[in-house]
Amino acid sequence: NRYLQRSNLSNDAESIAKNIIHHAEYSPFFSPLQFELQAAYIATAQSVRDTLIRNWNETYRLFQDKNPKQAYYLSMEFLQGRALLNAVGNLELKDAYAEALNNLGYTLETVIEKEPDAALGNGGLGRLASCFLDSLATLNLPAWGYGLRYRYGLFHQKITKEGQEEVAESWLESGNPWEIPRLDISYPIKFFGEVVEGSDGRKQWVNGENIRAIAYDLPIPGYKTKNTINLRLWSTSVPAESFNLSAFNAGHHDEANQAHANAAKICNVLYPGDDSKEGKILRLKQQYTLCSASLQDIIFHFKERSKNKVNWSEFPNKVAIQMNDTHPTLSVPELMRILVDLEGLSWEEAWNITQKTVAYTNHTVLPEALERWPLEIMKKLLPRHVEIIEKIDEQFLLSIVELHKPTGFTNFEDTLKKMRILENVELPPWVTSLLVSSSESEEVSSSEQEIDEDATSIDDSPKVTAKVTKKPVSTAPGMVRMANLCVIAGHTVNGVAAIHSEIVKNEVFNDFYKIWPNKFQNKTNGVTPRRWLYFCNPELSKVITKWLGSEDWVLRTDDLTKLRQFAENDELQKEWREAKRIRKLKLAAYIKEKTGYTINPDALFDIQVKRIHEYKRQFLNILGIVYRYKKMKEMTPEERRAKYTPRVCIFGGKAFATYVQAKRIVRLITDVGAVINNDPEIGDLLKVIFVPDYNVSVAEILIPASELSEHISTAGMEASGTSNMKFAMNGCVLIGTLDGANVEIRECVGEENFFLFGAYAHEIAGLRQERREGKFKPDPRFEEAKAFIRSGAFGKYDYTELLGSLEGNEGFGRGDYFLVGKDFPAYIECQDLVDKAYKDVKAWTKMSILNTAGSGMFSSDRTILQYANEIWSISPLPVP
Ligand code: DL6
Repeated sequence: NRYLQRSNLSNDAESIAKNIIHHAEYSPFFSPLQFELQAAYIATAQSVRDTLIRNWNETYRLFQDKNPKQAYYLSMEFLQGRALLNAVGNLELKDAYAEALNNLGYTLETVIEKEPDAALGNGGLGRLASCFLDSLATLNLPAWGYGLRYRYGLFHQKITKEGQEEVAESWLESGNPWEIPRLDISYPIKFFGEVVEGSDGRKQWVNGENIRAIAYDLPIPGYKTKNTINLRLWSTSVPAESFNLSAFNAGHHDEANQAHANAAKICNVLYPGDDSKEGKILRLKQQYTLCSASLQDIIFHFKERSKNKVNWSEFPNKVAIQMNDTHPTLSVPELMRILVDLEGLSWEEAWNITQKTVAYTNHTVLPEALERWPLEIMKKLLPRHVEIIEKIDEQFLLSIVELHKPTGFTNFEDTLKKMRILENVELPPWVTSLLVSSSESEEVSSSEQEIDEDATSIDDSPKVTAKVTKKPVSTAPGMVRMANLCVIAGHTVNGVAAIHSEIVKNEVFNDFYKIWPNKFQNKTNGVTPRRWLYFCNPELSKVITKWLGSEDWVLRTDDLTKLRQFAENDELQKEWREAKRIRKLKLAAYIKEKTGYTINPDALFDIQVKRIHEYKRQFLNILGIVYRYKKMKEMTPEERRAKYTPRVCIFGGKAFATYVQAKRIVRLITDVGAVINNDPEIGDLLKVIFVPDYNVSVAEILIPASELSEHISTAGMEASGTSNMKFAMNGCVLIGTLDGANVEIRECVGEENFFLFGAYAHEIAGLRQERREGKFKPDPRFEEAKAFIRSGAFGKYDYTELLGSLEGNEGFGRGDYFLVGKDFPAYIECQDLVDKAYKDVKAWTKMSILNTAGSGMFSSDRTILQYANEIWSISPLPVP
């Protein structure tokens, strides 16, 4: 303790400057003789890390001592972005660090710029996980995150004349001063091999490929609290003895290094292409590594905190595991394997514990994104897990049969097949016999069935003494439906916005909802107001603080509603516009630097940033722009100025490397931009910008400068969206469909402050049906926009395939599945209303203020409190 007290760090600028210099000299990543910008960044980060580590240790010690129930958030993605500004902001050391760096000849702003984004995510799901960590720490909740430490993240996006080009993301190349390699913490991970029965009757998984998962820790500070939680990322390797020295010396260098290369590639990239069998194996290896290493670690902590008195029935009172989408589904069979095979619990005990421990968040209703893995591949890679999954499947069938006994089994087969975990796998004979009895003229009634209810194992399945007729065997390959496993195993299933949770209950998992209505919840997403308003938009934050009289809103975002009373106040309006303009100028400079285009800071900044996907309909946006441009060209300059408001239409987002149609959309946007931006007749009345390599730090520049943002997905397809929340917080008006969290945002900010258009979710199926029947008549303006592209107005690239997706009557990815043509007229008419509204400066500023004022409910603090109380049952434990 004496030494601990001595290690207290001083927070004044002078001591901080000394600490920075100390690190530059004694923990150098670079030559200690030079203190260049890069060295200044690393030394500053190391200095901040000292404080983080102190708080992180104290938090860890407290959790160890008090042994509260703790939540563990398992996610394949954490889109952390940069750490420096967030850390000094949360520690309330921003001014001190700024002064210290000034004394050393730098500014905090330029030093911050040297940090690469920790881009360990793809989009909203990963960023949500990172916002959650911030809120968990801020609310002093006992929780940890678990993920993978990808060497190259997703990819770095280059925009060339050909559209998007993917390059490996080099975020770790200059070292990562924020992470703490925990070479003392590693766990064995096995793949392939066989299952044998041990002398004690327990199953043993033997032989196969053996690697190790090694922990890298990232301290996550809360805002205005000492609580600093942990994000533990796993990296993969093999011990030195796996290096085949004799092969190496014999000149077989690749062979010598094979085991290491095989292990290392697991953590190379996020979402490696999985069209090939090898790709699928690699993804499953990633998922299993995350689940197995995290569970071994969680169990290690559970045992350690139980102080040699392990009582397994206490496990769910100490551990809550949240599966962020289906990627960590293997946690279920892995927990079962550990409990049954390694710890010797009975199946029933283990299943009871597992069910009380795990919960599942669904983030998508897109059928292709609900993971299904080929059974054959899984059997080879994870043979014991498949046995466990098969048994869970069979037990589930048994429980459903039990439930249905009173009503009989008529028309039951399809329901069973849809609900079970295994797809295209024959139903067990005891189930088939039941089905025969119901569908074939009640030859044997269900009451006559003799089911041995005590028999639970697969080999021992309940025997039914009824006539069995063999059904034709399906030739489709057997699959494991991960989402069904999650729903069956999880004690809670939640959607991420009100409308999405309704779709989850009433459509995607309706059969499950009917039997377990209490399992289903809604947890509308949220975003951290620290990163997404307070730190990234200091000018607007200052105005808010001035008018609210305190900074309390950063923790109590509901206070933002108090801005409503001043929404028409001239003085606030003026300050509001000035604050927004500063951010618009910064964005204009950024765009100039990154794209070479000059934009008018007084134009309306209209932004759509998100993953490029057909359902998100960047295509609708760019088609609207094409139409606008065509109309402008047909007008005199006076007519043009009278009708249109000067606009800068900004896009950003990555198209998945193998998603060809999405990449064509990127190409179209850049082609359209190249023509419009160089058209002297149009000047600054319209500009189209594609900001390359959209990531968290780019979002932090774009969102504060936004005035209109586009959330225009086909209704019912966007689970929630989270950028919509960030935009609203920053005083941006939204144009959007009634989809995802847009619905709640519109309610909170007021209908009149949201530009709504488009078909409703409940109409979509009918509209697709109409289309299939050939009844849809496209609007002539839509035809005109497409024809303009076809005419070659935007270059020679052949857009037939892309435009073709809007034609025909049927098919996913064809026949305008995403209803761009249907919503097009409403969209462009709504955009005309935007033009008119923007011309009225006062009315627009009022809308902007009311968006911020109504955004309080979208803080991730609110979301996390709901998870803590309603799913995890964890309570705050603040470090004194
Ligand atoms: O819940 C976070 C985020 C939602 O805001 C988005 O609406 C949703 O698309 C995203 N889901 C995913 C899952 N995979 N897919 N597709 O990224 O989650």
